[in-house]
Amino acid sequence: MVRTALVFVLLALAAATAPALDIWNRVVFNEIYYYVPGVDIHNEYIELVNAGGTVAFLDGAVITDEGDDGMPEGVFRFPGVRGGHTIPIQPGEILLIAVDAVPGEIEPDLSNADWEFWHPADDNNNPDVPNITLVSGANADVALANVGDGLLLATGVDSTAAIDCWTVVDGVNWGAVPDPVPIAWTVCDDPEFAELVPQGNSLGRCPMGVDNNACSAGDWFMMIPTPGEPNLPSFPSDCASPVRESSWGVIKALYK
Ligand SMILES: [Ca+2]
Ligand SMILES: [Ca+2]
Ligand SMILES: [Ca+2]
Ligand SMILES: [Ca+2]
Repeated sequence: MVRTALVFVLLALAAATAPALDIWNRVVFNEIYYYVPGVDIHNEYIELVNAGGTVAFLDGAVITDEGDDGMPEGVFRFPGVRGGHTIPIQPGEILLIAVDAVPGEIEPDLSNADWEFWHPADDNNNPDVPNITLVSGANADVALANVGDGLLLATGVDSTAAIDCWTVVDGVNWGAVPDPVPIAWTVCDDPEFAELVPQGNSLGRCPMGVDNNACSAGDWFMMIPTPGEPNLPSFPSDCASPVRESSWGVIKALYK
């Protein structure tokens, strides 16, 4: 009896002290720039942020671009396998994931993105930026529809459409897509969607990383695009926390 109790104590201590290694730690979508002026698709990007207090690892995780029917149009996978420790995301770290990590002449410049989505049969490939590669579905690269679309982040235990809800970590939908998106509903427990933002603006969590398990207004607000940087609300009063002072220079720069 004493020995059994001791085992439980030791197990409890091990659980309490073991490093948390899983993306369930609170890695969430942070910003979605889906409606880009000019050449749209190649310049879209998303961000993930680790809103938890410990390092998490994205090995083998998947991101899906959903269709209007709730089925992923494409499932894109980080390298490695779930449980691996090669792709860390530190507490507070923002990962910039470009649809295409294209250099320069068109804004935003995503050539320094941390990752890019890559479709082996139909895509640009910046060799200096690692790829999140298509593993199932879709005959083209990620394309985020301006009239409404959705994204899921999942562990990668399941990587074929439709992604098993139990593997989903986070989801976001925007716009009144024609059909319900049942997978995301299950994830978010929220039948509404984030409102559409005007061209040239992005959707972002506000405050950054805060996840109320809502796909819509509870979490997502209109942002001035800040690829790879902390989010910058278009209307600072939307946010519960004050906007950083340094943000003002960015706002002014937009109107100079
Ligand atoms: Ca778009
Ligand atoms: Ca791409
Ligand atoms: Ca690449
Ligand atoms: Ca940002």
